[in-house]
Amino acid sequence: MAPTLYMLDASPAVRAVLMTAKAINLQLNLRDIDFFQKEQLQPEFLQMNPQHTIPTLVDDDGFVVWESQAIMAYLVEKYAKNDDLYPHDPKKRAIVNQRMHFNTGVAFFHMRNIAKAILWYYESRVPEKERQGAVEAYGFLETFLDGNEWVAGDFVSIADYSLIATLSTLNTVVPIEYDEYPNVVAWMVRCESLPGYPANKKGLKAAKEVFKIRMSKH
Ligand SMILES: N[C@@H](CCC(=O)N[C@@H](CS)C(=O)NCC(=O)O)C(=O)O
Repeated sequence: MAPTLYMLDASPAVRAVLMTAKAINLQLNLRDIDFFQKEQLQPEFLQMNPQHTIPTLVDDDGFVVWESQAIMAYLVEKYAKNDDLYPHDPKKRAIVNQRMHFNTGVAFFHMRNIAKAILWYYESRVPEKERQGAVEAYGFLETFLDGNEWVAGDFVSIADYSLIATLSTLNTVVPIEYDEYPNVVAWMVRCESLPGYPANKKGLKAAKEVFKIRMSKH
C-alpha cells in the first residue's frame, strides 16, 4: 500500500513533498486536512502528530513522520532508485541539509508568518518586518546560486524542491524582481522544468488566489 500524506496543497511544505514524490515516481495516498474545520486539532490527528502540522506522512507499516524535509529525506532514502536527490556523500549532503535548514529557519519562517498574518489574523498587507525578512532571504539565496545552477551546487536535490515551494509562494506576496535577484529568478525558471515541478502548480495557484482574495477584502 502507498504511504498516506495528510495535506492541503496550498501549503508550500506539502507541495515540496508532492514534488519529491513525483520526482521519484512514488504514488502517495493523499488525504486532505480541512483547516477550516480545525481537523488538524482533532484527537485522531494529534495522536499521530502532536505538533498538528501538515504535511504528515504515515507509511504502510504505520510509521509516522512530519516536517516536510524529514519526510522528503525519508521518501528518497526508502523509495528512490538512487541517492541523486539526497546524496550520501557527506559534503554534498551537508550542503543539501544546510539549504534545507535555511528554508525552515529563514525563508519558510517568513512565509509562515505572512500566511498567519493574512489568513488567520486578516491583515490586509504583508507585515513590514516579514517583507524585510523575505527580501533578506532572497538576497541570501542569490549568493548561494552564484555560479551554481541548483541551490546545493551542480545537482538537483530535495533542497531545490523545498526552496522552490517556498519561494514560488513568497513571490506571490513579496515579488522577486529580476533586476535585483537574477540568479534566483533564473533558478526559479529552471525549476519549472524539473520532473517533480508539475506537483507545485495546482497548490501554488490556490495559495495565490487565497492571498489575493484576503488582501483585497480591505
Ligand atoms: N516546518 C514544517 C512547517 C509545517 C507547517 O507550518 N504547516 C502548516 C501549513 S503550511 C500547518 O500545518 N499549520 C497548521 C497548524 O500549525 O496547526 C514543515 O516543513 O513541514
